[in-house]
Amino acid sequence: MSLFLSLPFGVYAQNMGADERKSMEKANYAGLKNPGNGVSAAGLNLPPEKMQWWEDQKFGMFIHWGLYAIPATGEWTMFNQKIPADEYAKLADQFKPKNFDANVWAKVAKDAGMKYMVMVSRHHDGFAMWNSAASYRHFDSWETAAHRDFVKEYTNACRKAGLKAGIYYSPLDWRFPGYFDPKGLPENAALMKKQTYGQVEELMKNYGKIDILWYDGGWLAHKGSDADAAWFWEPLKLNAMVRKYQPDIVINPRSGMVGDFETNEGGAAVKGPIIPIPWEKCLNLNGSSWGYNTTQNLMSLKDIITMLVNTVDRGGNMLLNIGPDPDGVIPPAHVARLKEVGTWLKKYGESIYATRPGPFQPVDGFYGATQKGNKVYIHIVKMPDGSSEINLPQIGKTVTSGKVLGGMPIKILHDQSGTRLVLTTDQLDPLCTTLELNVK
Ligand code: H79
Repeated sequence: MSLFLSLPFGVYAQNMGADERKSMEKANYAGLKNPGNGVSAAGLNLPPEKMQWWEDQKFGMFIHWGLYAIPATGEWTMFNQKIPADEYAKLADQFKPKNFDANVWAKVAKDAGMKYMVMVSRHHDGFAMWNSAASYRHFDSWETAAHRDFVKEYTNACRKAGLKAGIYYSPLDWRFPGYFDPKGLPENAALMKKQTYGQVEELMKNYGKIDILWYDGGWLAHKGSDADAAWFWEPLKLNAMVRKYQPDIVINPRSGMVGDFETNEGGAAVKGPIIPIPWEKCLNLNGSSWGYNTTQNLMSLKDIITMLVNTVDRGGNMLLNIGPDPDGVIPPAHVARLKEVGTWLKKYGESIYATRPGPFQPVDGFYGATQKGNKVYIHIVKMPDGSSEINLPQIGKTVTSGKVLGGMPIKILHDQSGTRLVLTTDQLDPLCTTLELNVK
């Protein structure tokens, strides 16, 4: 039985600027939240040529670690359990990790085949993981029991390991009543904004070259979109300051300003056509929460590989989150799972890193492709029952030969319906059959 597919060509136009992104049709890109939404100004977004390195990365490590690791019920604990700021602040007395070593995190990331990291420097609870003079009431890891600058240790470790360094920062801070009522309590809200500007400046100024700035929570009162709150946060002013220190930093879209890339958050499957702009899927290795959680919903290896190839075959990067425990240790079961991903990538990474999606559109639930030079790579996450053939759509090129990546040649037939790839059953890999085609 053969699987016949008549699909349009994959058109991959990556040279799109902020204005074009703004006018993109939302319906086309399921999973992206308000693509192109936000304020913009000439020169504040990176030109496509400065995004190429980022698009080459494909796989990164997201890290949520802070005081919320102690209750182990997720990073929204303070808000969800309505814990008053003064009481929540007591967690800082207990936060004194002995076994935290950023170099260990970096090694786990490298062994997983990840190329970049994004660490939460400060989540919505307001606790800064560095020596932050701008922190309201000195609520940071330097002035409290830990007496350490985790951002410094982290950025140093990234560089030592050859990983690109990203910083997550939440403009909002639940400790300020003004966040929940910016019009009624403008003075208090202004204090929060002052902290945001001061802290972003510290992060951009004091830690060397930062590759990615990942904002989150540029809302007001947990309502509306980031763009709706731009009147308050003034993201153009904020990011102009960022660019002064870090001209080439890649900025995500959650400050209220159009981003250099788009985001797709959460564990929902990646479907639909190739997304022809830079974008990133972020999700949790442990589905329970982003911050450390003793409840385990660990992704299977099959789910991780499927998510990765579905993302990369549609042009995205995947940022996979881990939540270290209060001591700074990544749970051993999570490390082991990431290592399995790294083993897969050692073998098949050629079909992932520095590729671009296409030359044909992916088929939801079955397969998709990437390309690089005169190679096309096909990721088959599932074959329809009984089938061992793929009938390729027209790709405007001739397939001259093909094989299982790192393995045996496959049979290639050219006939009136196009090109057929014929696999033997032992060439099918239940994890992800990965093919390498030579085209000209
Ligand atoms: O850090 C992790 C989460 O804690 C954080 N993003 C990841 C990376 C996150 N914060 N909030 N959310 C995810 C989703 C929250 C959505 C809502 Fe709302 C907040 C629903 C209601 C309040 C903002 C305002 C979005 C809709 C209205």
